[in-house]
Amino acid sequence: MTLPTPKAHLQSVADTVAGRSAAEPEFLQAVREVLDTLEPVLAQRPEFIEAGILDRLVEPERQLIFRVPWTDDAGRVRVNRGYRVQFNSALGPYKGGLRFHPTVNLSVVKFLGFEQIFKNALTSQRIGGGKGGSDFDPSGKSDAEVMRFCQSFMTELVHHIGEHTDIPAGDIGVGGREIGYLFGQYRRITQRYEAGVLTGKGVGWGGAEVRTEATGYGAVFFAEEMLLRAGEGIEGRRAIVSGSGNVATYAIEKVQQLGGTAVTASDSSGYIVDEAGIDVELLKQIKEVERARISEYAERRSSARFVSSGSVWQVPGELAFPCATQNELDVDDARALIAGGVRAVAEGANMPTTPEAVELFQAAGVLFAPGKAANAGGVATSALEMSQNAARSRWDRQTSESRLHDIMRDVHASAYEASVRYGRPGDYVLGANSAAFETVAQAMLEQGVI
Ligand code: NDP
Ligand code: 2IT
Repeated sequence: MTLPTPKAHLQSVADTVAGRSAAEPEFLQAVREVLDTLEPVLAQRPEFIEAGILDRLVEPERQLIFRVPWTDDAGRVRVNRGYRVQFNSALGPYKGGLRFHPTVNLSVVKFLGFEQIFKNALTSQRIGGGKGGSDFDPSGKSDAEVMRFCQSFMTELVHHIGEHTDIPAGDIGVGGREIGYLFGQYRRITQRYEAGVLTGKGVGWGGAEVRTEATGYGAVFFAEEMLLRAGEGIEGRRAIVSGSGNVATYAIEKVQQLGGTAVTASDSSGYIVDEAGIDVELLKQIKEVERARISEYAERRSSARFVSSGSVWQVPGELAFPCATQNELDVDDARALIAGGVRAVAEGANMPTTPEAVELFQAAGVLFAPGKAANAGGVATSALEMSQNAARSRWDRQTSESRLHDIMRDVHASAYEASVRYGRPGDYVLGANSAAFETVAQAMLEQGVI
């Protein structure tokens, strides 16, 4: 059998996916972004072509779509759609979050599940990749409605998850409250206290210290590693952050702890600019406790203003952390950031930067960290939570944060070293994709055609 060249092979995989998933734009975007960087790896490892690794990797092992009926406070029956895509388990049980947001569809869940395979490989924690969620919109719902929805969602999901098979966690719209309701229903149906079946639990009943903070903290640690390599740091620098949820809040907190100043936060209604630096306690009060809109922040703090139109990326800063959602930072935003003197961009969200914007940053010499590396701290700490659950142990905050920090240093080192090995030092997109792909591909190769 003559093998196709790496280029021809990548094209054929891309064509197959495009043909099969024509109606899944986010998934196609995530796949293309990976395939575009793998030619140098395949040139050195033709056995990956021969074993059809990529042909298999782009097809989920299993996809579940189910009905989620629930009753609202007015007594009306509502129906949402639930998803769980179990993408790849070569390295360990499927692991990845659940997203509750009206924009959730199969394309979104597949893009997130696909990225999760590579991200999880980079953490070296022996976890496979999966993702799930629903088009349920928790905003404006009462606690009781959210609880009934979560109970119904789990009543189906219970058949497909387990501490050795698939371990969900949070993502957009799913935080500690939702994980609590989901766990309660799992425990009730199974009559088992299987703590390791979900991560992001309350710290009083099996949750890991610092899991809440881990994704945001980790993204800042990753940015710090990129800057340190270049002989620079976070201290004294001004940061632009989008979002005001779990990831954004703790990215802001860590930037300030390291001596930088984060001056923005946003939600789907607009953004705030606070030249005095974001007051993290006020932000938490408004977003975590009151679940109110970001404009409320400007109402309560005189140094801040609320902007309801345009993009947060028009605000100049040296560091940028997109922490809201996919494709939130486009070419115009990248141009504005570059003109404003941005030095480093680290993706706290999954795929927030469009491919054209990534190219612009790289061409301008901006240090750019893709989400699958920069935001790996969340899932890595989830894996640490699973270890603690299995050992019936509990680490203190200091130990937990220092493990997270070590993991982010290692993720940075793997991505950087791969970028050097494959001829583009400092290209963290190529580095993260290649390092992760090598790990997953090798495991798939050794486990045979399954
Ligand atoms: P949250 O639900 O806590 O916060 C999401 C934030 O993003 C909110 O401020 C929300 O504003 C904003 N947002 C969400 N969707 C949109 C949209 N379509 N348009 C504009 N703004 C939007 O989610 P997280 O902070 O957990 O997640 C943020 C990102 O980080 C996501 O990409 C997620 O996949 C990624 N991520 C999360 C991890 C985690 O551990 N939680 C781990 C790794 C990555 P509003 O309230 O107005 O909708
Ligand atoms: O995108 C992500 O990595 C997450 N939402 C966290 C997944 C997890 O299992 O902790």
